Amino acid sequence: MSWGYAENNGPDKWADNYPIANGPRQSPIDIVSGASSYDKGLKPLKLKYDPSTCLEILNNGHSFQVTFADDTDSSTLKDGPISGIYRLKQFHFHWGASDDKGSEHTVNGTKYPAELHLVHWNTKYANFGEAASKPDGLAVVGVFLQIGAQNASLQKIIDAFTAIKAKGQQTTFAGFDPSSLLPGCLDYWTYEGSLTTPPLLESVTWIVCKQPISLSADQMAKFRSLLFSAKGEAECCMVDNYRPPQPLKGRSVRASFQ
Ligand code: BO1
Ligand code: ZN
Repeated sequence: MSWGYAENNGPDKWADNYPIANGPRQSPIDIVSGASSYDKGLKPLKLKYDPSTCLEILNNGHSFQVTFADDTDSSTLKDGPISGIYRLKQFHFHWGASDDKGSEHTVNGTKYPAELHLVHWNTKYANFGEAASKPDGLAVVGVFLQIGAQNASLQKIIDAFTAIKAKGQQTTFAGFDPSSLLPGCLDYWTYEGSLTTPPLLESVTWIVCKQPISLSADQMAKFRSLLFSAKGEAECCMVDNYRPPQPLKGRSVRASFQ
């Protein structure tokens, strides 16, 4: 059986096929703000995204992702806690069945209704696949979503949902600017972690923004109308596609802000 988020194949079962699930640097974590240390050496994030690199939107049966052309340094992440140039590969979200759960990272135990992940790979390696197995291979920027004002940028994504309702469906998604999803303040926490889904590789420098972005309750409801299931299968709403916080195991969490 392949992995998922149900009782029989969810996060508690992942270690059966992916023993690194119990490894030393797993993600997500609960970010305890009082236990994080301000590091004045942490640089501001430098995100440079070119909307012309945006290619398509895909329901992969675990989430939906927006994919980018990553054959040149057109959409990149630099500075912050990382060295060198990381290229944007895709972004995706995790969310709950209701507003009281859904984020992967939590802050002092608080869960947000959803979390955005912007996934980048280190160009010192040949491609995403090579980078994904290296300790400094990936950098993921996490952004919390909260219920509030309607989000015009997210609406462009939601408008594509009719074409990607079921697992395996994809459609072109051109000209989208991922920087339109970022919060106004780029203060962040950072720590050394992993992919939050199988293969759970311990290759991610996590950069979690302190400031959430907002979307309306109606917009959040539309995320929950996507399906885990493929066309022709019993319909199963895509909700609760998050892994809960994992043990810190002595790692330090640094803050870019005081
Ligand atoms: S996450 O940001 O930690 N939730 C995360 C989890 C898994 C992946 C990426 C980010 N998986 C990888 C797949 C690759 C795929 C790549 C890019 O995403 O393992 O097969 O090429 O879409
Ligand atoms: Zn993710």
